[in-house]
Amino acid sequence: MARHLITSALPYINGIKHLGNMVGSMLPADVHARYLRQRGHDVLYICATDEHGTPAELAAKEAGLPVADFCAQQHDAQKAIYDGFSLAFDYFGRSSSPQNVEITQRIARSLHANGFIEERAIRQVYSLADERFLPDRYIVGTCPHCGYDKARGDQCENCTRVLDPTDLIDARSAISGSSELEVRETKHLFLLQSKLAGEVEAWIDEAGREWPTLASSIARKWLTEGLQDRAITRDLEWGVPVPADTWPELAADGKVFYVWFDAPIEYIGATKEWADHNPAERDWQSWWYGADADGVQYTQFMAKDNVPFHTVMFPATQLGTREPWKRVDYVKAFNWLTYYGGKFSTSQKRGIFTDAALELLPADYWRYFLIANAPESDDTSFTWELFSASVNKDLADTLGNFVNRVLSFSRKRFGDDVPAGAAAGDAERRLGEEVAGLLAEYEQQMDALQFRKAAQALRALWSAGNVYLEEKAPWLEIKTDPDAAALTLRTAMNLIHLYAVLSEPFVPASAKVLRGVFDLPGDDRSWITAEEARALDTVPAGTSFTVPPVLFAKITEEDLESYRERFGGSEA
Ligand code: B3M
Ligand code: ZN
Repeated sequence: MARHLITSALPYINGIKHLGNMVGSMLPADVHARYLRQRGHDVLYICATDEHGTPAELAAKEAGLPVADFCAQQHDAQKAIYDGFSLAFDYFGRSSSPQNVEITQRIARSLHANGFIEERAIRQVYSLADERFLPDRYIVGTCPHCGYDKARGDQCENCTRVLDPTDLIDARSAISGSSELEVRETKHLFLLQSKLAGEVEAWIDEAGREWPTLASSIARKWLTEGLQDRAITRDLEWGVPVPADTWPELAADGKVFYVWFDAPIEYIGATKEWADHNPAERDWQSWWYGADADGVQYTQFMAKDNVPFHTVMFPATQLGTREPWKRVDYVKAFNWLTYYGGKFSTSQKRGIFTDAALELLPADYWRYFLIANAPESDDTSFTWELFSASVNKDLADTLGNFVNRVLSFSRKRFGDDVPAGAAAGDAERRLGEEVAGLLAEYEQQMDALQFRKAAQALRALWSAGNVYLEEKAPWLEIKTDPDAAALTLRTAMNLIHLYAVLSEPFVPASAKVLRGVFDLPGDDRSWITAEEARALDTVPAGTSFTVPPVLFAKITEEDLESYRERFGGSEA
């Protein structure tokens, strides 16, 4: 079976993420990883916190903590939430790990040896009051384009234009607020991306052919606009230090690599963290380096704003080393999840953060809703109405209610074991054909990473059970023909077992409960074959079962009212 390397964009360390971050990277990656594991593939799913850069330093300052302590704390806080969402990473690392420092420095040395890194003197803003250079977000001021007065040195949040700190009007330090700033000359390392542009383009022509348009079109647009040389160092205390053996002067100056230089390298770094923690496992290089990694299928998950870094800049970095680093095979990119059509906003307390979501309802509700409505071809607008409709209809009515109806009724009439009843007839054969067809559709969409369509197929499988049950009406059959009723219930229970197996990527906790319904000690199947789907006989008559508590509670009008109130109105 193939080996699959899966990474999702590294969540930034500066705070708890919202549901938009979750649906655009980690959650679909987890669904994909779970699916491939269930199909018997060798999977390595890697993620980490992205811990360097000015936002981390500023957030630490705001929290009144040394940045190392702040990051350690936030890493644990984020990890706990992702556990709560049942994200089954093989490893969730930290970009500040020694492993990442080592690999980032090694890659920088190779780029230097090949003539792709150059030292250049640039003019940068220096704060007299703070006695330091002010990179990126350390400077705020008025945007020269739109007049917004809290624009940051790297970008204006209001008009989204990318800025250079020296563009800002009335610039001041974000640390002290001081406007005693001057422009001084200082040296930085530049990655000569312009020299690599041709190679990157050739690579995208080849590798990008299979990518979804959202990813390939962004990559191409970036290339057409021209690959500029980029400063890859900053004046910060916290970051991967420039290696002193290669650049003694800059190292003595305390320069560190720019966060976007070391963040993608952490995909490799975290793989080494994983290997260091699991000595019995395969070597990290076999996933990333040389001929051993040739058979690896590497898939990345991210929101669309991260695409340029992953499809152009990181590949340029890798290519420039002239070393056989594994490059991405497939880029799954997502549009935005909005809150009633507007942006999620931390400052305005609008939208839903991952910690709050888990306090409200179990992870499976969110997982199902988010993946079934993933912003694949377009943005998705989160509304409480859409969310509750989807939970109530699909999870509570279609799946949950089916399970409880079937099991309770059977127990009442036939006791604690799956009844035998009559042999399968026409209705069962038709059902089996339908289920096998839907299973094939589900597999096809999951293989293609088409999550909304996969959810549709899964939902159709759940519905097929309901339709069958309504048609056969065992509560009527029981009056005239108990054997017929028993057949219906046994068939329906086989569907429950099939749902338990097939729903796991979407709703792993509920799937586990369903799996535990039947006492099938030898049952170690991780997937359902087409023949099993057709025959619907994986749970034989005589198997003892239990009736689980209600799987999904319905969201009531009162719930809705309180959610709307707590999470901000619909006025976007
Ligand atoms: N941390 C994404 C972000 O915070 C950024 C991703 C890095 S992936 C290598 O928007
Ligand atoms: Zn602006």
